Amino acid sequence: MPSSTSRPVDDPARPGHDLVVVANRLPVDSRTLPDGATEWVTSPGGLVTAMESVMQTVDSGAWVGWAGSPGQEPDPFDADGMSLYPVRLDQEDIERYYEGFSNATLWPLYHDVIVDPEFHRTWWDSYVTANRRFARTAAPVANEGGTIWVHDYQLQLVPRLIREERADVRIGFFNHIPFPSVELFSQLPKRNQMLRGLLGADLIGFQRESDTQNFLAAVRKLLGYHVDGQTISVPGLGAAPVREVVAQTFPISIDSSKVSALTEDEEVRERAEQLRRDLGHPQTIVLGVDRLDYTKGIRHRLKAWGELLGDGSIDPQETVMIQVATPSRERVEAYRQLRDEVELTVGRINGDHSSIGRPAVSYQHRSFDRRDMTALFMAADVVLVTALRDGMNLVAKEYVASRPDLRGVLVLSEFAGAADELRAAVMVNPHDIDELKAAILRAMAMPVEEQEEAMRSLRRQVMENDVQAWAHSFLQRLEHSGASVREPKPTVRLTGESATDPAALDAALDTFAATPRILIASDFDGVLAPIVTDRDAVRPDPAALAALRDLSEMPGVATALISGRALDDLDAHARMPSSVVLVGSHGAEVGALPPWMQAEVLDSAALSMTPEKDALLASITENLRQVARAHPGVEVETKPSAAVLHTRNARGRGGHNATESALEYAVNLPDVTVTPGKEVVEFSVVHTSKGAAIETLARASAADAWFYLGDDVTDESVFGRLGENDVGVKVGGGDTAANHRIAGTEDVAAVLTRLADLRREG
Ligand code: ADQ
Repeated sequence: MPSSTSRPVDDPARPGHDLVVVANRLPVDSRTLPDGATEWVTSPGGLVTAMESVMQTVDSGAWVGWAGSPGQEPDPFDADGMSLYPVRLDQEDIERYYEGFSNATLWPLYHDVIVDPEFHRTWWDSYVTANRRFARTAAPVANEGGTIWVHDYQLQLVPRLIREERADVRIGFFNHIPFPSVELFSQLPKRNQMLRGLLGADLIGFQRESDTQNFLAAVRKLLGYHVDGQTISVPGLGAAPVREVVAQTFPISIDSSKVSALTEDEEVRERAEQLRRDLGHPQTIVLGVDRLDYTKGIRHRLKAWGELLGDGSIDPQETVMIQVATPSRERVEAYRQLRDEVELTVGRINGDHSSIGRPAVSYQHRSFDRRDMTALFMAADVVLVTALRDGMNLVAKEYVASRPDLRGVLVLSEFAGAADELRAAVMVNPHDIDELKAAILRAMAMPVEEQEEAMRSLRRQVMENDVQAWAHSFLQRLEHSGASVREPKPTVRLTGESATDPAALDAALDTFAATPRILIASDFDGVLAPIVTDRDAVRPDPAALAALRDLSEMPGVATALISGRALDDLDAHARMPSSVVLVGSHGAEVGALPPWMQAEVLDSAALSMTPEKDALLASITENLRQVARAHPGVEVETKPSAAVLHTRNARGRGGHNATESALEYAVNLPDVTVTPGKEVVEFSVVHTSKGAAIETLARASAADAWFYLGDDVTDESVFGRLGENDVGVKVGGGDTAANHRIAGTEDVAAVLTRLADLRREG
């Protein structure tokens, strides 16, 4: 981009823009000249290469990004028909947000942990602050109803931050690098904040289908949101609408015809020929072009090359390798190490195999302009793309676009996104050095007809699917997904009696979440899991469990499940981490407590069986078994301090009759607590209730207020104890003392997730 076209934007009342691109870097970098003046030069990297040509086709476009130098940002200015809005990054932001969290945490994690990601909380804080700054610069720049397109892993929180300020704009996000599997992504501290940040967008684009699927799996598993195909329902509560967010695959490309046209340029052709002459007319030129990055597999390539020279498979008198390695992230330790290793290896190979005037590896640690780059591609008989992991890899496509003569062979790693499209390349697993060596030899020896056939197929792909087509399909999809904000889906539905509206529940949750010390507890069957005929086949909702798990890890929050099930049984089905307290048998059995809870408060309420109680329980159990034998389908469950009659599977009036008989018998029993529930009656020889349990837990956790979700009559003992600051939510129909109600288990996850969000944000 020529520097001379820039001029300051000095009109504060200037109109906004229809399309605003937000990326970490502006397409130009500022450089201060010796005389103090500022010079602008094109900034490096795949994103700028791709988006620059797209922006030149847009009438009212703006680009928000960092200008490449620390300190005070320059004023906004126009260049090449685009308005540029610089964002300030000072030295500490560069170290923590950019070199730290972006390039030493996210980059390695998203690239299959080729090097170990580092996690530091100060880096995260700086990532949040910097993302805020980008969002604050971008939000006011877009026209009413305009489009904001956010790019790449450095800015994953920006979509949500903009959404909070601008409900009217369409927001797209494109991830240029891979999105890792959920197992890897789960390592990321703040992973849920990252997902929520992205979900502020209407459309989230990825390079490969596997990236899209990984993202959807993460949203499903970690946030528990409903995913239908590519569409995610991002829940809100109360008056907030449910937003539909689409995740889709859009493989990026290059300005193919522009690159191809450069090959017609006489001067570029001459440069390509000069290159071959300068290298002493080798028979074969093999080329690698990469940012000097450990993801690009440069070490593997050099190893294979060194071995091929060493074992005599390649004659250094006839063959030259050119390795262009653009300087990159030179202050990040892993990159410094990589540079040392690469340069050491190149030195060794050249020491062993070069002759005067004929290097075995011509190593270029610098930038080339587009014309020189095209000349290099035109001169190369083989191009090696051996990335260990790469979002797309534009170099592969640039090589293909530079070969209208249909000559040349592309060796392509199956771990580069381009491998999904460029099927006619020589595919390779770069981790397998033997396979890589064989692929290089095969490429060097490929007959001309075979080269032409492969290149024709590759060119069809690259020339038809250029970067303009990519941008067009993304923006069109975004335009259609912009209408995705719907009226509240019945995330929280009301069913009548004593119900409050969702807004009231939302407000109650808001206040509750802001209370310093809270206890959040829930029944299990009929709340976290739908009621099923076979009690052992119960399947809790993973989203609800995930939200509860999230809550259990937050400071000032105690969490518990309080169930009629025996403790072991509850434990086996809920599979909660130890941070969630399990209470079984309606409060008679209490599981392990987190160390910070006051165990002594609970001790007095814990299960205390005596020989008399044992005998009483045995006789109750025997009686219930007799009742069950008389009524097919009726079952008896035994617990440490109770026996339970289950009538859910009884036929006809069998359940009713069995319950009648059991209750009639119980009337005459001393010291037995009879608790009828949904198609179940419990006979307990210990005097407890869920209500007593919640009180005890609230005391043990020193909670200022508690929250409880329950569906059964047994939960009414909890709701009956609601204090002024407590929140009770009845799940489903029926009389209740609870102060709020939701329709059924399908809404529970939304409530718990909302609570987790509110608490986290608070
Ligand atoms: P990068 O990791 O930067 O991009 P890549 O896709 O190969 O990787 O793009 C590099 C670009 O820089 C190419 O256009 C290349 O020609 C150019 N380049 C490389 N070395 C150069 C040099 N010495 N001089 C001049 N130009 C040079 C990220 C992701 C990729 C994804 C792109 C686009 O990591 O996977 O393909 O974004 O989405």
